[in-house]
Amino acid sequence: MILFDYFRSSAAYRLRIALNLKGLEAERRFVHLRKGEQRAAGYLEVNPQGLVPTLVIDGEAFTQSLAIIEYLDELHPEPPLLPRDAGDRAWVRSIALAIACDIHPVNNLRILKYLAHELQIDEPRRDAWYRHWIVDGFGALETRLAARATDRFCFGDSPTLADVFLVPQVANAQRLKVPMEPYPRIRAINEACLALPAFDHARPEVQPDAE
Ligand SMILES: N[C@@H](CCC(=O)N[C@@H](CS)C(=O)NCC(=O)O)C(=O)O
Repeated sequence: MILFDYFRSSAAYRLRIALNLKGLEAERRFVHLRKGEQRAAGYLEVNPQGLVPTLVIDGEAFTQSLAIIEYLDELHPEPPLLPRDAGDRAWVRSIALAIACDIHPVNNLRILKYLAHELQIDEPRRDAWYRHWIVDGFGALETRLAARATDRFCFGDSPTLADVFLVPQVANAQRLKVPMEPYPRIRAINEACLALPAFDHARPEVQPDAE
């Protein structure tokens, strides 16, 4: 398996966590997003969207972190990343999707570059944009988690897909200095996750390409 990765990519961070939870190792190829390597012809052949992560398994390129992680969960069911009950699975996926579809995409590098270059928006206002969408999303997530996440993690006493998506988004929030006081449940879950080696070893700061 080959993982196309970038230390600061939160979508790749999700996949690093999932691989660690499953005890799987992948050869790493680093795609430097700030240098624009995701748009190089060689990488676009692997992933025409020009995004990381991509996981190549037996020569086949898998893209989209959620699809890749669910695929890995199906190939390697232990430990499970989704609950057995269909209603619980929908709830866990709803947390992951709130992050993957509604918070993360508007703060992606290509969006920030468009704000900077095409719309001439300066860095303080770009950072305000970034924080706004995290605060908006985390407010709703905190309410949903406070109502249902009564154990250590988003769902129950072992990490699921929801935690795999939450922790990298918290890392983004912390990097942009979003005040985390309003989100005690998110903070507690993040701490519980990072106490596990699978999450700890996937952190951006400890990756070989970290700057
Ligand atoms: N929905 C995709 C998102 C992938 C994505 O947006 N990756 C970002 C890094 S977190 C990226 O490669 N950005 C490059 C760019 O915006 O040019 C997934 O979940 O895999």
